[in-house]
Amino acid sequence: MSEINLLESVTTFLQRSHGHYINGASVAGQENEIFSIVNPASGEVIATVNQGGDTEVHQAMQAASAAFHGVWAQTSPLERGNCLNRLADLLQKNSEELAQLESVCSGKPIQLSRMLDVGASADYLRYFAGWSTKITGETLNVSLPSFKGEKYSAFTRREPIGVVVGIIPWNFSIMIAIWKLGAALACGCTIVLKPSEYTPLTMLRVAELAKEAGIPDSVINIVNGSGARVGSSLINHPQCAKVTFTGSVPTGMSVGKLAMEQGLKRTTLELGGKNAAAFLSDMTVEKIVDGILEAGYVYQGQICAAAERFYIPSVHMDAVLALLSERLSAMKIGSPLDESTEMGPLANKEHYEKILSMFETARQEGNEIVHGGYALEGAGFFVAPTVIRANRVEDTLMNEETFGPIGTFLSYDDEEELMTMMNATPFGLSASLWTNDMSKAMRMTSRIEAGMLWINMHTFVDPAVPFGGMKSSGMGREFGSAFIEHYTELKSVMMRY
Ligand code: TXE
Repeated sequence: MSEINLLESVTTFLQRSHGHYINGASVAGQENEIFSIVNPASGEVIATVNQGGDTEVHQAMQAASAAFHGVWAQTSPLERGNCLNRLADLLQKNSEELAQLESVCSGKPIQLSRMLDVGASADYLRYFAGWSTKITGETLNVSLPSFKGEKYSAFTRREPIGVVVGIIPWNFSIMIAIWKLGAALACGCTIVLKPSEYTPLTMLRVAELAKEAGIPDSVINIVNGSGARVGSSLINHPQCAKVTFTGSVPTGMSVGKLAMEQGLKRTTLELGGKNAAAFLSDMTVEKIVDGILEAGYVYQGQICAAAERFYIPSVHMDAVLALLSERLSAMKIGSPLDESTEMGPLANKEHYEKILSMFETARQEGNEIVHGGYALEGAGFFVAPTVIRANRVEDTLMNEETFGPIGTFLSYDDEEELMTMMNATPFGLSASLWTNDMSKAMRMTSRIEAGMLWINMHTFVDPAVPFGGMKSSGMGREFGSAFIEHYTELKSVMMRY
């Protein structure tokens, strides 16, 4: 094992006393209530963070509201875009430091942290920067009759919604926060972010870079703490106009409910699910296995869009499971700081325990564990990548999100039956269909209930392509031009002349 050396800036940053970031400065928070940040590769505490409370929530919301009505409202759309571009430059300039911080806090292999949490985040910022000058309304024809020769005209305006509260999960602590921040700032909103209590550090560093990029103080604020306490308190705050949340389905539902109860606050919910990947019989066994590895096992399966249910033609099933097991056995599992690592630990202890209990459930229900299904020895929260052959559509592992490196497999013979099985879930975030028969793929496209459908690919999201879930997997869409309607209010203006 050869680990990269941590930069001095990373070790110094970890040793600092951490709290929150409000009005362009670090704020200590409740020093008597501290939570620990654990490196999931070693199980060791690497930093501590002071819990936030009502005081920090109120300070951050007041600051964001003042900036929304003041400095940010007076900033031209062009300059808003320039701010986002300058932040993108600084993410790239400090790329290694941010990637290392992300990897030690989340267990993400360093190459992925570099590529996604930093590289892709800069790309997303530049995409949103381009939109800042292109958010417009329409001129409309009025249909009223004219009695005395009077005329009418009407137009619409897209107005920023106000202070946005962004609640962020632990799997992409920078990239998902940047999705919310870029969208909000491009539309003229200001934001208060609450990172996950497992990964609260990276955005504190990004907030410092935002100041260096010339983004005015208070446009971006960060309050750290638990979801139940800080998350709810932010949503309850009178200055909160909108909540944008990424995370689990049950938490998303309670966040949405609270936002509705608190005066119909606007919400975007990007939740999990139980995404399906279906391979048609024209695919070779090798291509199927390549597809499964791409769809289900990147970053230990801890990606909301990753596939967890795999449907394989019966004729290929045994060969696919055998080759997949062989490929997973050869996968390099180890330190996230080793550049050749393909799979690191699970991101935190609670999640690790949940995955171990999922293995147990599969055994109790009589599923065949074809590969893996156990914790790896040694320190840290490592498990073996796992392949499970289910018996029935109703099996728990075919229905409940594991969010781990577990693929559960069912065979099929009939493509009509396949469509029914793919849609037999309350969720609908993503799905993929793998075939060389494009005519068949196009016919199946309209029948698959998922907000994001990939053909011959899986898990790639792109700033230009709207992303979000159908059914219980969410509300609203991020990216493309679709995000604009979720961060602005539509105002109609009618005139008589
Ligand atoms: O997620 P939560 P957790 C899944 C994954 C994981 C499980 C639990 O299966 O094992 O969820 O992880 C904040 N009001 N996903 O507990 O609860 C919380 O502090 C306001 C899937 O980390 O969804 C964090 O910032 N906020 C997922 C954020 O919500 C609340 C990614 C997400 O937490 C809150 C991560 C409340 N009452 C985990 N309770 C995906 N699909 O992307 C919690 N939070």
